[in-house]
Amino acid sequence: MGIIGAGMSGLFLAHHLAAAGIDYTIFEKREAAGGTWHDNTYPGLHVDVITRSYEFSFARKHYWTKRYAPGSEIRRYLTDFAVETGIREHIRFRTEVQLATWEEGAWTLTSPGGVTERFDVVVAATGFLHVPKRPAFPGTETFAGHSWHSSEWDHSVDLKGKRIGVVGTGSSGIQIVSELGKRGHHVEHFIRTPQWIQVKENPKISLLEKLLLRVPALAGHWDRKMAALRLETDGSETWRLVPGPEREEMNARFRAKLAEEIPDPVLREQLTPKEPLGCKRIPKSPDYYRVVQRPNVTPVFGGVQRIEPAGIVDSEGERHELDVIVFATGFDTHAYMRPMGVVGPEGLTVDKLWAEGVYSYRGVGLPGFPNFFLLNGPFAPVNSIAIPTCLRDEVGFLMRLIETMRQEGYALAPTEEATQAFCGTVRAALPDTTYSLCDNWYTDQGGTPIIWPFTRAQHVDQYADASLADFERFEGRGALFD
Ligand code: N01
Repeated sequence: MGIIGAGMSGLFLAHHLAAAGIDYTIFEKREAAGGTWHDNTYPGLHVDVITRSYEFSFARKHYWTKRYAPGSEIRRYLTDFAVETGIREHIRFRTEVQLATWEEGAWTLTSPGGVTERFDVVVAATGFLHVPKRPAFPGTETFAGHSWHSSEWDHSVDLKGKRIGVVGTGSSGIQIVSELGKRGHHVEHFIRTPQWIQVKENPKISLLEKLLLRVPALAGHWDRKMAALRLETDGSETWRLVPGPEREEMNARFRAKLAEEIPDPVLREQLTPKEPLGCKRIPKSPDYYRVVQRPNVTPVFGGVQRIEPAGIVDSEGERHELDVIVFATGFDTHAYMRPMGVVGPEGLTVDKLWAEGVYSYRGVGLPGFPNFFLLNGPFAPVNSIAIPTCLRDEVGFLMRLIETMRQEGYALAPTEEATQAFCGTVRAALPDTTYSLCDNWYTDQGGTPIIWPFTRAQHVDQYADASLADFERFEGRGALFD
């Protein structure tokens, strides 16, 4: 099997393939494993779900220092995992797959230099936060200082004494401003749309907790306590639903916290989002509100009008002289495996399939593309469920499909009808969710959210309920079918 990407998804899948005795090769464009946790190294990077729900349940570690681990620890975890499991031996680093083509019952993967290899099954474990979004601000190229996207931090630039502008108020921008502000740097934070921010402490994991987590029965107790805390503070189930008492209570809690943290009524009003709570992913920070009131940090409300050699001109025409600009402006979250080209039978391409907007069969399959699968594709619950949990459901389903293909001797692709039926059910539920109430990276070009609108239990059930009748058979070649 060919896997594209050695991030969390690719490693998770590889582990399960190895356990099933299936041979695989992972293609990784970077020089190390870790995916988004390899790319993002910005100051202040932390995971925003409880660390224990972010590690693989079959590969627990005890070196975590914080309830929400720093990015460096997650990066270490994923690279250690690849080495300790032997998966690393199967990874081709610095090898970006440019094209996948279905030819005579198998996939040909083409890498730079025209190198090709054949695989019976291909899984794009490419993630959805890997193509930086760089808005075309007029004059960007004229800036005389240093600038970079948040996921491409330039650590060779010494920030001491520099005037730093940070554009964007998503999770990346909030974490960066919090950290640079705490370090005492001169920071100007360009806020086009104020965000609801969850004030969440990030305590150290105590020695007692570490000991407790080594005892399975006690660890179970701790996990339940954390799950309850997560539900209470994240309200991740609440974001899915439009008005109701639970949302009212959550709104009141956020407003009260904002009032407590920002005593100045003018600043509080400026920082108060106009968009409904939860329609965008909620950044979490223990200290952003405190930091933004420090004398070394200035929030600048409104957009960026243009960039000049000396800095940024804001939407009011005011000039801000800067030495460094960080664009925390997000990602092209609809790229998925692209820019890689995918060409299925009869010349069908993924670009053509998705011309009207991205979609998939249950987040993993594409009609017309036999034995080509995605992890965390369109309609996956990446908004509301921790990634390892999403993967547990998706990879469990893929392993069942692979076993079926082995037994039946055919390559499989979801039918257009089954895919449309699935998408229809999901789309019908989306107007009732908070996600449909503002512009966000969850929505496609038609304004329809492309994420899972239901519960975790329903996510599990949809795979249990999936029928072989949803799949079209193709003649397959390769080890799986020999
Ligand atoms: O990106 P975003 P992100 N002019 O898309 C602004 C995950 N993540 O990298 O709201 C001015 O959320 C844009 O403004 P607006 C997490 O899933 C996880 O921060 O469009 N501003 C917005 O404020 C997250 O959701 C973690 O008005 C412009 C910001 O840029 C996802 O990654 C940490 C602009 C983009 O926010 C993406 O987060 C970090 C323009 N032309 C990220 N264009 C952890 O778990 C865009 N913006 C640790």
